[in-house]
Amino acid sequence: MTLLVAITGWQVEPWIDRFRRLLPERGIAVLGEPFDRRAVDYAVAWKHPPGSLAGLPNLGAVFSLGAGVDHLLSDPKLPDVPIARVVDSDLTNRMSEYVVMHCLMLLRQQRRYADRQAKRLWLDDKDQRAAADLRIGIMGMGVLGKDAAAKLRVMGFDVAGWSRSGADLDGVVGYAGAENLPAFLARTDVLVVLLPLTPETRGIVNGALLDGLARDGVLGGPALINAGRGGLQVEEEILDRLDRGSLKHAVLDVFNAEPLAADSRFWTHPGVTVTPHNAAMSDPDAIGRLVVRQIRRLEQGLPLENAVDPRRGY
Ligand code: NDP
Ligand code: OXD
Repeated sequence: MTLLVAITGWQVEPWIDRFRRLLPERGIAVLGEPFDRRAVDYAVAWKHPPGSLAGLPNLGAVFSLGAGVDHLLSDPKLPDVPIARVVDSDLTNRMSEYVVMHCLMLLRQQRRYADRQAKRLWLDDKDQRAAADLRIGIMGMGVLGKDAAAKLRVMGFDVAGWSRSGADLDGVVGYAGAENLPAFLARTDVLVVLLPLTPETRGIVNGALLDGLARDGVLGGPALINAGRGGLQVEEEILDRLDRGSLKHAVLDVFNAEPLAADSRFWTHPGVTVTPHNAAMSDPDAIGRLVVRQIRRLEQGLPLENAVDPRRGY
């Protein structure tokens, strides 16, 4: 009975340490070191090298160490076993903090005051609007989108959501599917993207979509916050709209190529805020406990929670 830890791009030691402590009865194997492939019955993965989960004859399930599973489903040699993803209040809270903080930064024009502070400039400025004046639109109303929407509502923002199914939430109007996307965009000042990356959503945040956002909002132009995946965005078109001033600001946590290249224009563009794909990091303590709960459930013959539908892609 061995759990295989298959991680790239993150520090692997904290995960090995947590799983050793939480699963003392199990062997913990690490990709890149020798291990008995027949002994592996579960794997935890984040951006594993494609093909590296193949040839594990007793593998029973794979646990994504993140909420997204595009890193798994893009592997053509992914074994045909159940896949579970992260749904956990620790990660959800972190994402909502990120979204609420950046919506407040935009509403309260915090970058403008930071800039003035650097110049020791005190101007008589009463140009502040109420949260209810700012229309936030969330693309992707799943676990993360719903929680962010509820917390933005608590702050008083005017919130709508867009998803495949388009369910309304308390105080949040839901828009469903491609046919209702234009109406959703037309009422949105700040677009928050919390979609999964699938064949359907790749490149969805493009110039044409940004051109559909509201132009009559209190910020004097629309803004974008993408904490979903880099593959959702067409980066040249975002830069083009920022250059033209038709997009006022972009807060980007995710990029097509990560880490973001040192010569990327996103680093220095005055209309861009870059964060290093840590809007909602997976905490080894919280997510380690989640995985172990799932393993215990399987051992008791209970079904896996938060199972992914590979055909749907999320
Ligand atoms: P969920 O699976 O719970 O929600 C996905 C949402 O996207 C659902 O509302 C779904 O619609 C909607 N959706 C999917 N495909 C489409 C489509 N083609 N058209 C319209 N709506 C669609 O995911 P989570 O909320 O848990 O996570 C969302 C994503 O956030 C992750 O996949 C990951 O990429 C990203 N993420 C980023 C992090 C970061 O640190 N930057 C951290 C964690 C996650 P419906 O409800 O109808 O099914
Ligand atoms: C995730 C992420 O999917 O951190 O959880 O990106």
